[in-house]
Amino acid sequence: MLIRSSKNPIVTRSEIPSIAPSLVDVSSVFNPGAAMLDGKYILLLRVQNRGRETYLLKAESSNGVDFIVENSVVVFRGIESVKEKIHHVYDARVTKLDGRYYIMFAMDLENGCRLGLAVTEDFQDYRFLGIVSDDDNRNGVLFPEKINGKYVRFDRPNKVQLTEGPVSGNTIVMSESDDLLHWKAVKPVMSGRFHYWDELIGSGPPPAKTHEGWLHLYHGVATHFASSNIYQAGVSLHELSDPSHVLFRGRYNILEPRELYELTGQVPNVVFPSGMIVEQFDADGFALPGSRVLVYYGAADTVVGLATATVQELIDAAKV
Ligand code: BMA
Repeated sequence: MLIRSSKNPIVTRSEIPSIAPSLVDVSSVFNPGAAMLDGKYILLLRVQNRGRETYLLKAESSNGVDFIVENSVVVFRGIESVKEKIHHVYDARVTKLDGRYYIMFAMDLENGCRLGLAVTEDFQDYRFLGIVSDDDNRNGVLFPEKINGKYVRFDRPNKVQLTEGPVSGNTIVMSESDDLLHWKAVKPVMSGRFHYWDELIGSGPPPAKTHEGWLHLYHGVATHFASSNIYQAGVSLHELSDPSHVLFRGRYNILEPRELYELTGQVPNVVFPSGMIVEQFDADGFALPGSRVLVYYGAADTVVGLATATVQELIDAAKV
């Protein structure tokens, strides 16, 4: 259903500029956030060096496929105010809201993973706003507008301990905020379906508004195979006035590891959607059914892939 770009993988470690001493001959680049600024496609890439240290780098494109990676790392001004040791900042999700770009990301601290928030207007100067989850949490995605007077996000509390693996989660939760900094979990949205493709789940990119509901991509992990966890992408549709209400949820995944660059790498068998660009909206901010949707995803935690569909095709996939 999602069609892979013929240029996949569209970003690999060979495109990452050498920025000595930290980024020389890096190991991997994956799980990008995505946005459009002045007609340009922007990615915030997760780059890992040979120390398995994490950096965010910006890449820019005029066609959404051919990206040039900037020769400097993204710096969140003010993040030094966090007193705890920050091990990694990763998996940026970008939302355009009130004319600014908000970046929600995972922060690995000594006592677990938290959500962090930063803001930029131009993808040159980035300001850290704060840690925005109390408990262990990941995959925070901010909605592009207030709903019933509140800022809204989906997030994924980490409450499931994988055998010999990291703490993960199987329920996406809707949280609300008045100021973007203090968040309260209000309702569970959806949970993993044990025995099937999406046993553990987490949101992918921030949802997009359509006339049929909020279009939401997520990742699902099938854990019941002895040798590996398989990460796939799926789609659901949520009520516009209350996104915690699932209108439709696809029974089948819409993208699964099949190509060699998805099947092998740093973490085999992973497609992890994290960026989505809808190209056309109407004057009221609804995605046009015929608009192209570009879905950027990490493949095998090693490279970046691109797959496309139309808005209507994704909506239809949620209804199957
Ligand atoms: C998840 C996150 C992602 C990663 C994926 C596959 O739990 O850590 O960042 O891409 O696992 O390893």
